[in-house]
Amino acid sequence: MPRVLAAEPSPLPFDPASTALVIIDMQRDFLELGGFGESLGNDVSLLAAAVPPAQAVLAAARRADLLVVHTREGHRPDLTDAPPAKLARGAPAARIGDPGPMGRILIRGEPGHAIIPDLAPLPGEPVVDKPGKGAFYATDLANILAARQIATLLVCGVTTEVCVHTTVREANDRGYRCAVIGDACGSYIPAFHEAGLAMIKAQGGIFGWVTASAAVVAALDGGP
Ligand code: TIU
Repeated sequence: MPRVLAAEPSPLPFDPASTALVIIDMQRDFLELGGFGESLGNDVSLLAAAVPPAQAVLAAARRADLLVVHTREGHRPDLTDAPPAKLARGAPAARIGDPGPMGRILIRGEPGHAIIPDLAPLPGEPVVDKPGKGAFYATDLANILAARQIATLLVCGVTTEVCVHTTVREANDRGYRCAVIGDACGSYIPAFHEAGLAMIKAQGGIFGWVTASAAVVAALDGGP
């Protein structure tokens, strides 16, 4: 049954049957000390505020039987899928693949690569491993969404202006309606979080819609 999500720049009608919740990269490597995020010089505590809102929308999505997709950024242990330009960029305290307190940084299968326990996937919820920032690049996300005839994406996670934004831009070009759940996103750079959300909804919703976790929960729990 169609519902309406309170959002900016306009309310977004959606059908839960063709809507997916996509949770981007809520991994220990980004949210906890000793991971990739901290190796880049960031204050990882800035991402913690996004966790309770993300938990709320995840619980509501499960109650409403939405397709829930989790993503993880990371690379093969032999780094064959890691572009040299990504490996060499900047002057991080530790590079991708280097050992850290949560195992090798941003490497699939290591403790730091895991999704944080508060948002752990349930069996049956697809987990998409991605080598890049966007969740469509070099993954089977498009196939997963097409198989369920998904038209609308509710997107949250970290970081707002990096992997969330890249994914929403990719999805927008592929024809999906995207609603970014602002308080369930986080960035190491608060000004970029705000600007990233503003960019989504500017110009009549050039990339999509911006909403809030309470609005998503209300729309999903509220019934038709
Ligand atoms: N550095 C940063 O803000 N983000 C990333 O490197 N990846 C994601 O956003 N997941």
